[in-house]
Amino acid sequence: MSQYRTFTAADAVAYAQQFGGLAKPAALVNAQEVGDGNLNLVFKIFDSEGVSRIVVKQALPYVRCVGESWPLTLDRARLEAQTLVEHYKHSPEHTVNILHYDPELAAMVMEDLSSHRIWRGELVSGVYYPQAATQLGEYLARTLFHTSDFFLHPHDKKAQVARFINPEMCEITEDLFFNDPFTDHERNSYPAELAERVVALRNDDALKIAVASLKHRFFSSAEALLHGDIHSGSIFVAEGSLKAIDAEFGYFGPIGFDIGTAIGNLLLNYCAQPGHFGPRDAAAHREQRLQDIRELWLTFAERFTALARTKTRDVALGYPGYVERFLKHVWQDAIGYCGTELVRRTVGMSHVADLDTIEEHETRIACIGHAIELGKFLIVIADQIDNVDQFIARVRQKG
Ligand code: SR1
Ligand code: MG
Repeated sequence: MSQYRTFTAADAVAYAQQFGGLAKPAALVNAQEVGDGNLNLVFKIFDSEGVSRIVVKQALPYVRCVGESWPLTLDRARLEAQTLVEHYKHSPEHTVNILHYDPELAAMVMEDLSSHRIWRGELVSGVYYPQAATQLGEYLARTLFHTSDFFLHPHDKKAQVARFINPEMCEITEDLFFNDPFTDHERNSYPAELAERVVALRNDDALKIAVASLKHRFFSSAEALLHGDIHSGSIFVAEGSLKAIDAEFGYFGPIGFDIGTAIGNLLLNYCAQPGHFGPRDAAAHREQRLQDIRELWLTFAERFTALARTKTRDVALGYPGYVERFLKHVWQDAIGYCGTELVRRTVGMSHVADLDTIEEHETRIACIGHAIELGKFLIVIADQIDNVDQFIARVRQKG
């Protein structure tokens, strides 16, 4: 019988004392539940001095932001912990350290990152971390290369694909990214003023075929172990440091999905700028986001290529010129998935603070409208954009 029970703060303290690996576990005395995501409980565990020392995270058997009417697998805690453990092996500087996990309790203990802040909040406040985009590119290159067919033995790769089968979490993405925004679905949520543009998405054949193709690859392209939800709310930053967290959507999928999600969230912030700052600062922050995107992609591509040249184990995949061809395909996928992130975060169920916190109504509508149009545009023209400088030029072209 399952031992699962939902943790109270006292349970979380006891769990951290037992599994946190601290020299003096009795020093841990209380817990505060700080989860602000859509899915889980997150407890910070404090010592008697009031210092946060460790974090306990537990999956609930339902979607937290909706309630018990939307049940959700507890196995996501195992998948999250195992994805982060795997990514930590390849990129320890940029992955949160999981100290312990327990599939029965759907719980894990992880390092405390109180010295860091969630990147989305910092982007919304206009706080710039000049190294973050490079570090994110590095994280993506290292984790995705070392879990791909370039590096893994074919038997090991297939065993890993099986270990990371994640049907229920993938179904959320399949629905929220590729179905809901392009149909009249009750989960959708968008300002009434934009209804006409939203209806236009449902009637755009070229758009829907491009989205079908992206969804098809999300279903079937087991290229590498993805984070699966690498938006700016799944990333902690501090000066000179970046750490990925929250990998419960991890599975073997198309590499372009992780890259596109990351770029998409930088673009959502780009679109939101006029809602948070006056024209001069908004323009400067927009320029930073475009340079972040450039830096992210170039770092990813350069590092992935360098790893492929020195560490590819497969004879055919190691053939000179092949990695460049593969990255071309990853890039075009990334643009398409980036477009779907823009559309689903504005039309679909799950929105972002970048846009939601814009106080002035008219400006908020204009920024959301901009993100929808930009997302749609990128999905449709993805295969006409050959490199990141062309991408930036196209983004500027759309305002
Ligand atoms: C029902 S979960 C909604 C969204 O929250 C997560 O962070 C993922 O982005 C998911 O799509
Ligand atoms: Mg999350």
